[in-house]
Order: sequence, then structure tokens, then C-alpha cells
Amino acid sequence: MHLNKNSLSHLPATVTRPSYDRSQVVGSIVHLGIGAFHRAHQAMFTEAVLASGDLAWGIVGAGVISADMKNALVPQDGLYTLAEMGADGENIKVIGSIIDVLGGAEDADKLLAKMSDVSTRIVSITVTEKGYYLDPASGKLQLQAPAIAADLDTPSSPKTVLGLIVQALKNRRAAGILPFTVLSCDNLPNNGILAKAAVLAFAREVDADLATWIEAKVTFPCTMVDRITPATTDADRAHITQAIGMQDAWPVVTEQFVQWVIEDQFTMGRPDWTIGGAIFSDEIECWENMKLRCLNGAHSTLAYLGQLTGRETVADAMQLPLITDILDPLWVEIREVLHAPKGVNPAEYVESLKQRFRNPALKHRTAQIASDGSQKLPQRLLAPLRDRQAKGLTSPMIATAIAAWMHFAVKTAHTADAVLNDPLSADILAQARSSTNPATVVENLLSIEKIFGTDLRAHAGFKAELLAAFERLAKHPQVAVATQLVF
Ligand code: CS2
Repeated sequence: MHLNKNSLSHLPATVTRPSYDRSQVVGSIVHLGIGAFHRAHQAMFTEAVLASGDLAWGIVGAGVISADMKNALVPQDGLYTLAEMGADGENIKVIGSIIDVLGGAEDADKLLAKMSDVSTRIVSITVTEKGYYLDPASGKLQLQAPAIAADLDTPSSPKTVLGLIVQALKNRRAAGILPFTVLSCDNLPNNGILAKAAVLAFAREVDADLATWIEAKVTFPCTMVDRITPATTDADRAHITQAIGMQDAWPVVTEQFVQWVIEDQFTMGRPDWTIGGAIFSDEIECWENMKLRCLNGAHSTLAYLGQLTGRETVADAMQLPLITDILDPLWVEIREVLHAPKGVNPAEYVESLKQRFRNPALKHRTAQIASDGSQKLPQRLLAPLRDRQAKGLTSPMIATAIAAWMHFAVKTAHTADAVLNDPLSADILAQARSSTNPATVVENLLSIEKIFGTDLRAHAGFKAELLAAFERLAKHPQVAVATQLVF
């Protein structure tokens, strides 16, 4: 049996399922980037709204690049299983808030038509850092990126998120329809401000008047999103099949913790996501920085160190004293320059992160988190580093985290068939292979301006700190296997 609207009644009684009439739900949210994270997070908050009886807020999800999710979910009528795993058990829910799914490029026209239609009130996005086509260090739109250049060539048949949003807004303006809200749910500081900057930079290339209109009329609330959601594995699929007694082509396995903090600025209304536990706040920057630096900064550090020590998952990496001895003082460095949101105790927040990272039920692969380092390091680790430098403080542990990324790059560069999953992989690998002298390699990697800007390589104290950390790691017996190959 397969999960779909007809098989819902065959689910075991312990599995929660949509309690509302899905045929009455209006698709007023278009979500771009319908991966595991969205389905563990926003779609679950929206499920709570629908379950409360407000059926005005269904989600039409779209893959931006591929049609894989459409192929998995359309035969299931958009239904999927969400398994929330804790050390002491799991909650299994079937979620119904996604009422239609469109594919990637093949459905681009349909998607544009839906985004241009008055029924669409919010366009939300989770396309990861690189989906915004902004230079990580400078924040400038990458006009030369092939996908952006192609959309700028033919703006009326867009394929990128930026091209789709700008063209849909153009169509709505021409038709006298109110603009939708653009709601970034990506893990970036000031994600709404960045989304706005990217959309405006693209719009300016197409039509300066339109850009002015967007700037005046469209809102881009900032959000802080949090839920650790590893990519779904075959083992997860097998587990879910057993738990629900039927096949689900693409279930989502996540943790029990979830948090969503949103700035309340919507052009055409919004669901009451507080029903699902979301918080509306004016302090998004504090929330976002705390999460990005304490959670994601530590996650990236764990991921690179885990990759260098053969630890496949975050929970495994948390068992290694070499790693926890780095994480604890790293968190101290991060917290010393943190402005936490009112009422939040950063020390308690960090303690809760340790519990979450140790969750044995989640097989969160360090390789997954280690991807796209060029896009992640600036906001996770370089931002607190710069804040410390501005106060004249040294940062040996942040330097160690960056050194771990450098070793990971060097290791990948010197391992046959290894692939560095990163939009800047060509630059990074070239620098990682550029010398066998540690000081030269560190210097060369640090010279990648798109990641590090120009200030860090000009900072003699930091360079010395980074080289010392790099050499210390290279000598450590548990990471030496990777690095002795080269140095
Ligand atoms: C992780 C995040 O893959 C990564 O880079 O750090 O996806 C992390 O799991 C989420 O931000 C948690 O909310």
C-alpha cells in the first residue's frame, strides 16, 4: 500500500493525520525549495493552522531545480510522513498542508502563473545560501552566474528564484494585483534583507521602475528558522514504511525541537503560525545571530573535524574529546560577543544545543553539513571573529574551526575521486593544492576574497593564530592521517 488520500484511514492509530477537509484548503502560499527542511518546519507550522480550522493557507510547493519531489509527492496527493525523533522515542505524523507540488524547470510556466495569480499571498523560500546568488563576502549579486545571466537574457521565462519572483511581481503590478510577501526561510543573517537585496539587484537589471515599485511595496520579513533535519536516507524510508504500514516515497526524519521566529510584515495577511508555536518578534537579528553562530557555527566546526577524524555523524563526533574540547571554548568565544534576544540565556541555549547534537536517533552526516563551506563560514564563524577583532580580542578557537575547514579542503584536494561540494570548489581546490608548505596553503586559502574579504589576510595577529591552529591540528594524532599525506 502507498500513502495517499485513500490510504489515510489505514494508518495505525498512533500516527496523526490531517483532521480537516483538504479539498477545501486554498493554496495561498507558494513555497520555492520544497526539500526536507521546509517539510519539517514551515509546512508543519502551517499544518497546525489548517488543523485549527483556518483553511485559507495551503501550500503549493515547488522544486526549483529538479522535479524529484514532485514525482515523489504528487502520487501521494502531497501527503508525507514527518518523524520527530528523540532519545526517548518518536512522534509520527502525516502532514497535509502541501496541497500541490510542481516540478523544476519543466513546470516553470505553471509556477510563474501561480505566483502571478491573486490567490498567492506569500512566496516563501528555502533554497540554501547559494540559491540567492550573492557573493558570500560582499553580498553582491552574481550577475555572471550562468543561471542568473540566462534569466536576465529572457526574464519572461525565468528559472531561478530571483527571476521567478521578479517576473511574477511584474505581472501582478501590470494586472493591478497586490504584491505577495517574500518570506525567506533560509539560514542566513538578515535573510529578508538579503532576499530583498538580491531581488532588487535582479529587478534593476530588468526594469528600474519595477525595482522602485518592489522596493516601496513588497515586504521581505526576516526569520530565524531552526530544526535539525538530515537528508532522508533509504534506512529512514525503511523505518517509516514499517512504522506506518505503507510506503512513503519521501518521508522526513527530524528532531523534536523546532523554532521559528518571524518579523510581522506581510502585504496580504498571514496565517497565525503561533498556533504551531512560532514567535513573531522585532528582535530577529538577535535570534538569527544566536542561532547561526552558536548552532550553525558549532555544526560546521563539528562537521569539518568529524570529516577529518572519520566521524560520520554529528552524534558520533560529539563523542570525541578532541572535538568537544574545541567546541566548549569555541562557544565561549562566540558568546563573548553575542547579543542574545531578551529573556534568552545564551549559556542555557548552548547546553540545549549539546543535547540536540548528541541525539542518537538522528543520523546527521558530517559530510552533509560540511558542504558549501564558502557560503556558510562568513555568517557562522567569520562574523563573530570580526566582532571579536573589533574589540581587540584574540580568537584561537574560531581560528581552529577555520583551520579545520582548510584541512578538510586540503584533504579533499589530495584524495583521488573526492569531490568538494561547494559552488567555489574550483577556487578552493586550486588554493588547497597550491603548495605543500602549511603557511603558504593557509595564506592562499585565506586569499579567496569571495569568502574571507581582504581584511582577514591583512590581519597579522589573526594569520598567526590561524597558522598555529592549522599546525596544531596537523600534529594531532587523530587528524594526522588526513594531513600527513600532504605536509
Ligand atoms: C546545518 C543546518 O547543514 C547545515 O549546514 O548546520 O542545516 C542545521 O541543521 C539547521 O540550520 C538547524 O536548524
